[in-house]
Formats: sequence, structure tokens, C-alpha cells
Amino acid sequence: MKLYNFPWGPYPRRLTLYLAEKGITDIELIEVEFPHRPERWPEGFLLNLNPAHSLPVLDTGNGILIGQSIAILEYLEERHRSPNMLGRTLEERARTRELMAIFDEATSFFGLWARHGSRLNAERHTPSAEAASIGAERFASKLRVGEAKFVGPFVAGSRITIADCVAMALIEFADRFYGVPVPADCPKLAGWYQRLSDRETMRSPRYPEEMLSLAYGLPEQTRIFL
Ligand SMILES: N[C@@H](CCC(=O)N[C@@H](CS)C(=O)NCC(=O)O)C(=O)O
Repeated sequence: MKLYNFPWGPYPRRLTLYLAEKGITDIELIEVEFPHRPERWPEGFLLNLNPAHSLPVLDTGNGILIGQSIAILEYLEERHRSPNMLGRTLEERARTRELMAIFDEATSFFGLWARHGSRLNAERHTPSAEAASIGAERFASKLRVGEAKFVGPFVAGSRITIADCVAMALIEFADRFYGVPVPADCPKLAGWYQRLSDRETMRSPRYPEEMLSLAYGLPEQTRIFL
């Protein structure tokens, strides 16, 4: 199996966190310089891998390319049953998937805010105060749903699951790359984020300096404070 990925984006990071927590080492990791160095990619590289032109992509080695991070997480969970990071019972699995979906939706809305509000993305996406504001408002409301549904000590229960990987990849990216902290009215999420940040497997990635300096301070750039 081969995983095409880069180390710090919110979707690729789900996989990095998961592989470290799970202790999976038999997947060949192909690190792609993305998205800031497309000129270094082989012609058509990403389009051939994934018509969505996004990462991560898992090549299962038997003719299937999976181009959605959650599908990859679930595929790997089915292949590697231990330690179980989905849930042991029907109810546990449903809860994990519910929390995962909430943070996946939150990630999309955060993307809307950052895409249309950050000076980092001004050349790739049309700046729009309205789109940024809708994204920020929906992002915050999804986090509040996550807060209300938070089980503890991990997001979906007593053990770490793939929902923690999806949530952590987002919260960490928002905080460390864009300077967007967990909203003050989400204390359970804030405590969980602090605890998980100390885990050996969850050490923050290094962000490309030239991108970080443009991205950091999204609230100030858009004048939206959650
Ligand atoms: N729903 C997809 C989203 C993947 C995604 O958007 N990845 C970003 C990197 S964090 C990307 O490749 N974006 C393409 C672009 O910005 O052109 C997934 O879960 O894998």
C-alpha cells in the first residue's frame, strides 16, 4: 500500500495522526510537496491519482485508489482491527461516526472561512467577506455541536478513535496555522485539545514558514472573533 500525503494539511494530517496512534508502519509514505510547489510534481500527477485533485490518496495495491480521508481511515480500520479505533459495539461505532461527521463538516466550513478570508489564499480564491463570515459562523456552530456531543475523555468515548484524529487535525490546524483558538464556550474541547497536544503521537507538525506568516491571524484579517 502507498499513501500519498503531505504532513500538515488538515485532511492529510488525519492520516498521519491515525497511523501514529495505530502503530501502522507497513504503508509506504509518499510525501508530496503540496500545495505550494505544484511545479515540482510530475505531469498530471495528482489528477491521475484523484480527479478531486486533493490529498490524501491511498493506493491499496490491488487496483483501488481511495481519495477521501474518511474512506481511507475506515478502510484501514477494517484491515487492522487492533487497537480498535472505531468502536466495539454498533452503538460505539455509530457514535464515533457521528462525532467524525461533525468535525468533518466543521473542517469544510473552516475551509470556507480561510479560503475566502485569508490573505494566504487571496490569489487562489476570490476574497469574500460574506463567504468568510458564513464559513466562520458555521464552523463555530459545528464546534458547539461537537462540544455538546463530546463524551470524554476522548471525543467519542473512553478510548481514542478515528473521530479524535479528524477533530485534532482540524483544531490544531485552526489554532497553530491560522491562529484561531477553540471558542471560549467549548471548554470540554479546549481541555481535550490541551491533553492530546501533549501526546507523543500528536506533536504539532512544522508548517512552511512563508505560508504560516501569511496565514496566522485569520481572526484579525477577517475581523471575526469567535
Ligand atoms: N474530502 C477530502 C478533502 C481533501 C482535501 O481537500 N485536501 C486538501 C489538502 S488539506 C487538498 O488537497 N486541497 C486541494 C487544493 O487545495 O487544491 C478528504 O477528506 O480527503
